[in-house]
Amino acid sequence: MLTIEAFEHKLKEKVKQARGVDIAGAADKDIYYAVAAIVQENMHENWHETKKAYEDQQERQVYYVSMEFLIGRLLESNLLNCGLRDVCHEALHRLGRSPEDIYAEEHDAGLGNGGLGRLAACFLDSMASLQYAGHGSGIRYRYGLFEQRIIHGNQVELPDYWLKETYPWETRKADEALTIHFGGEVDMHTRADGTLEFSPRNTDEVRAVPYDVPVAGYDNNVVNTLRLWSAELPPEDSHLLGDSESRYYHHLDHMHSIEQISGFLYPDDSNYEGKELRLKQQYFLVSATLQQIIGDFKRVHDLPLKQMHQKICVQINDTHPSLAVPELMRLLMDQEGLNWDDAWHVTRHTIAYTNHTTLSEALEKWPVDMIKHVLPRSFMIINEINERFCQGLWFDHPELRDKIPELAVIADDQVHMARLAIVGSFSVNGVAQLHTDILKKSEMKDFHELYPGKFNNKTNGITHRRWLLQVNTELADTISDAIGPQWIQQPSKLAGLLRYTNDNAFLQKLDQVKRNNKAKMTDIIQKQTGISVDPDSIFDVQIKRLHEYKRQLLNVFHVIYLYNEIKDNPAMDITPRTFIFAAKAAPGYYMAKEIIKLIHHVASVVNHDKDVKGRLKLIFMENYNVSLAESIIPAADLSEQISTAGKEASGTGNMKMMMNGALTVGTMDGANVEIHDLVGRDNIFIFGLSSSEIQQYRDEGSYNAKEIYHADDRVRRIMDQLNGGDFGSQEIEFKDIFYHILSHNDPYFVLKDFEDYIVTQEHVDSTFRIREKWQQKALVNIAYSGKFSSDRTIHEYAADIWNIAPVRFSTPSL
Ligand code: 26V
Repeated sequence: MLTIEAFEHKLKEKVKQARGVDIAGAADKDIYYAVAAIVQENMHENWHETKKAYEDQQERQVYYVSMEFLIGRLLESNLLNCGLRDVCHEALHRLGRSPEDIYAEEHDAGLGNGGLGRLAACFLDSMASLQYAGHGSGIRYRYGLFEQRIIHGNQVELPDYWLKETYPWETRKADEALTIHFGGEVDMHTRADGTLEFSPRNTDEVRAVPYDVPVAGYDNNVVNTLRLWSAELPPEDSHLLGDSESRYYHHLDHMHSIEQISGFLYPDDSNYEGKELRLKQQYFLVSATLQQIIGDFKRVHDLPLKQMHQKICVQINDTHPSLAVPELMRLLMDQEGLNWDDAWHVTRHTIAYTNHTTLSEALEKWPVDMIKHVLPRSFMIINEINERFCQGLWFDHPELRDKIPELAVIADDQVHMARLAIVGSFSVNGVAQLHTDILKKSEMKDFHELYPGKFNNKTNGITHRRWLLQVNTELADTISDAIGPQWIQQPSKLAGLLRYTNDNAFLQKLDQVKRNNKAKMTDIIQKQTGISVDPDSIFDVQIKRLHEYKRQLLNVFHVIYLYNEIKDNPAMDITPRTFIFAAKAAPGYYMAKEIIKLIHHVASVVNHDKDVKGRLKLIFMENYNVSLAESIIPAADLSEQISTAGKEASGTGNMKMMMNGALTVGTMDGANVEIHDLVGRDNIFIFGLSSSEIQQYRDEGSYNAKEIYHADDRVRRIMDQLNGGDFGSQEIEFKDIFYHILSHNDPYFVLKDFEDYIVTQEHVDSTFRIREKWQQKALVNIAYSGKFSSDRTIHEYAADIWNIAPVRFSTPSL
């Protein structure tokens, strides 16, 4: 382990080497690269040893395959996990540099949209920290999720060219590049033994080059790998001259388009669009990953490929990598010579699928013609899977004959990726209990009856190392002072805090920590928005992607309601509140963008109205990303988790804020249900319709939004304000929101849940005034948040799906 002096010495040396300057003359960026190099060096040997240990032990390996890994910044988390954070901070302080400024030099790796991508990043941290042989496989997009700017209240998107400067964590492994084939035709020959041989012809080739990013476990010397694939030109192109003019031009076109495959991350996480480039990205990821897995399996194990599933498990993150099913079949049959039955056995025992949404508009369906054209051999295999599956239904399940069109992998000239993933895997899991129940009881009911043992729940989690230990050091220290540091290794030990429930001194300490975090946030808000907020007000936080189902609109209605109340009665007694929003809208999502515009417009009215006297402030923080979340979450008092019940599969921001001592105001949706069940009804503010009530309204068609509009004066007043009233003017108006709600009968039940939300928020207001009572509830939330560590989640995946145990290392350094 490096001493402070040694660290300081190395740092000076690195800066000198790289920049030729003394540390005093070095820019923060130079120091960032120097610290990163020290950490990288520190991990290097352990990385090598970890790989060697996995190979020597020949245990089962897990590959977490995901189109998204929202890893954010890595310097501080790597320092933390390697046990170097304190040493580094001390060394930097001695040199008169601020660690925060150094960390801020790192560009966020925004290779994900939101919850699904961040979950993958938390899982990597937990797999390494728990010593599981688990690796990530994803795409090295040259452009991450767009950067959001707000101009006159409107979102505009800028490209996120995060690789502009050297990314110090990646290592290019050109010698491990693989070739991926697209398009072309498939030739069929009958072999002497009567079996069929398939060989591709006239395909377009793309080189998949891996870039490896180390994933350090916490205090255990394990370093796993996140492998990100980059699409490049094949080294030499023998086909370029082609045998005809048309092939020649075809190849030129292809050469121009290759690098687009890992060009950018698709930014729409709600609305599936059948874009050919996205299909190519998915196949590129899946084919590269599986080719590598098979290659490694053959190199490491002395076993026939028929037994591959004993050593390999592939967890697919949503259906995005579900082409893994036909691709594994193809590789096993066409390249490795297995017959259909053996290949199918291996495939169905290797792949496991996680579902992350029941929103029908997000379900992936690819047009048959597109798959046929881009991936002709995959299509043949999907077709065969479908034929066999449907025949099985027809003969073995006559009771399901009528349902074949709803179950078939290919229907209406489309390939239904969720069905392919269910049929081709051994495990299908939802991400919170309620979500899994909905899958089993409604969305995937027939499949659940067909394969009863296949469906299971794995409630999401977050890494408590990043989301508490790293981002809220003062709270982490306070906890350790009270109950010892064991919670860091075993987060369920946070429950030990419960014995402080009636300890006033401790509750005051919690209050002080929160106050300090809010003071820091106040400065950040001032700097970024120019608005001053009251650090003693309730910090009421809703930070997540902008979606109608997440109901940011309900939150805005609450702000407008309070504003109206103050205007009617300026002397009213109200606990001051700061409403903090941060959210990116998908670039083509009109309503989401209107809601962002509305938030800004309401802010411009409320924040400047003299009658309000600063009691309400509305803040929208631009460009929500992992780093912004890290500064907002420790400062949150109230966590807004107000989705229409049944729509949010789990949510993970709810867990992060709970762990940082925020109280939740939420519906009985996703993991809120489990938070409620743990902390009890007195320590959470639950409101609104349940998912079954919503379902009933939908089934019966018995909800009438217009009735509420006419009956509830408060609702009508707000709606009319949008429709050309106080919140509309010549230049700006929100009629579309007004008409959208009323003409579609308020599909997300905003008006229906309004009353209960307002009453519940009044309860929040009065509870917040009694500091000790509030902190007591905060403490209960922190104490029970251990369940939501992704360590718990990963242990469950390992035990119930992956069938792997933590790896024990014999090497002395490990
Ligand atoms: C869908 C699509 C479809 C079109 C192309 C781009 C794209 C990108 C992502 C998605 C997936 C949306 C599903 C999703 O993000 N689900 C979220 O998963 C979280 C982790 O399980 C969970 O906490 C959230 O509740 C859930 O909304």
